[in-house]
Amino acid sequence: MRDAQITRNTAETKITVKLNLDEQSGIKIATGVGFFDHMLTLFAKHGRFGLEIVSNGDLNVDPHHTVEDTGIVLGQCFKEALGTKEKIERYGTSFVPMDETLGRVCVDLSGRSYLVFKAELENPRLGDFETEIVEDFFQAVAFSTEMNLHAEILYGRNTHHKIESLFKAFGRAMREAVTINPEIVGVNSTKGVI
Ligand SMILES: [Mn+2]
Repeated sequence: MRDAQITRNTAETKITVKLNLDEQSGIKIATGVGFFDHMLTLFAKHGRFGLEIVSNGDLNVDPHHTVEDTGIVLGQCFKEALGTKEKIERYGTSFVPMDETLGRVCVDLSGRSYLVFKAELENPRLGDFETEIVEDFFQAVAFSTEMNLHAEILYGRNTHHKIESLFKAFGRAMREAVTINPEIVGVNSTKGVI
């Protein structure tokens, strides 16, 4: 079973994430930030992951620490659940349209951390969620998973649609990348390690 449960407590946030790569064991997301809960729920549904998240952060400051630290712990769970990465596809690509918007996410579970993020999010705020922290979330999750993550909005107008297309595409790309392919011998790298 490829799963992980990690709790991370700091002075700013207390976060527990439970992730299952192989069973859709339920999706329960409670970060205290409504728009972020909506995005993480979409990510898990379209990635076909079991995912439970409880984040208690300093929302009296703003949602920044909560969103960023949730990304860190989610990435730690992916890294732990993937283990040796034997027989996984390693790469994943997904285009997701949402009405007028088209988003694309490409991932490589390479063991090296990198983020390329290209999206113009004109509306600075959706509810109590500051849209600039979408990039910080992807940065956090890419670095703690130790993955290469490219997220781009190719075109679109509505900021909610743009962010939603990225989270759905991220879920679908991760599903492809974590998929076990019995034809792959060992790990999918000529180096022998990822
Ligand atoms: Mn929506």
